[in-house]
Amino acid sequence: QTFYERYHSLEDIYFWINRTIQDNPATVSVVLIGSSFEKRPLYALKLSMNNQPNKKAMWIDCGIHAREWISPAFCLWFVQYSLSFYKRNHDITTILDNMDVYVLPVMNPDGYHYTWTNNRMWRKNRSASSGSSCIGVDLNRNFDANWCTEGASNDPCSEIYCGAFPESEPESAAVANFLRNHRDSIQLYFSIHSYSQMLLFPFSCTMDEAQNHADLLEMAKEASQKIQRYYRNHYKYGSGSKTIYLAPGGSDDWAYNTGIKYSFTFELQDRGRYGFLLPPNYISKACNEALIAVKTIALRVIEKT
Ligand code: 0X9
Ligand code: ZN
Repeated sequence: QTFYERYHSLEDIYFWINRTIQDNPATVSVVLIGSSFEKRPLYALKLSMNNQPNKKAMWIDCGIHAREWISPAFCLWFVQYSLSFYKRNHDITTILDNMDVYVLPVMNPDGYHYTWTNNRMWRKNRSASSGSSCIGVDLNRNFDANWCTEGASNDPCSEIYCGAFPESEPESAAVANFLRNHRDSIQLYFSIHSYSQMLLFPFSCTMDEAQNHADLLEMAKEASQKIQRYYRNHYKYGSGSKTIYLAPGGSDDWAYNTGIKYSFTFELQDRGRYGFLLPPNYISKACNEALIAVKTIALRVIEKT
């Protein structure tokens, strides 16, 4: 098993970030986008080939939900794959020649750390709320997209607690601020979750169809078909509200509404056998499936713009 076929503690991931920028000074830089409730840094990596300024860009975040360990594993996998296969694989070369890629490996470091030390099934961040002893906000209910309507809860003890107000949490505010500041360049947004094997796109916060629904559906369908063909695994696809459930305040819907018209949430393996406890020997296949989906969609976006 290689480094990328194992799960890593938060400390290991911070070391990995450091090593990755040191080993690739010409192509990888680090952006400190903010810090968590417990004051851990939120580092995003920027992959930028050929020294070309003002390129279009895509964003990938992982680890919004603490217990979904395959998600940070994918972000590391994606960076490693990009750096190893640039100029060796046609698709990733086309993508990196046309786009800068921002990768946030762990959006919820406090929660992720907590799943390693205290409670493997923790989902939310670790912020305290006034007037309740319950801890944590669901960061994927804390964005300003029909915030805290049906599909979220205003109870601090709930697993889908929306927080005191939109972007009340430093982690969601950091991502929202970064995307707002880069919305002219960022064309494509991915948020990586698990489990259930789905490729989702807006909207999740309403039953309404997105204005470019047909495009999004076509892209998700093609990505799902590629996964089926190459890895013999089934991924459902469709708008979030019609494919899983109504869930407002998500990062994908917010990114879409802010002008990033290609916005996706992936739910990686599996379909419930192991759930969040996906064994490490499944990491490579799960990540390769997600990778082919990212590539397929990114290439379509490049063609269209
Ligand atoms: O409920 C969620 O936040 C995601 N599913 S998970 O099991 N990983 O928690 C789905 C997110 C879909 N997008 C939005 N709800 N905006
Ligand atoms: Zn999730």
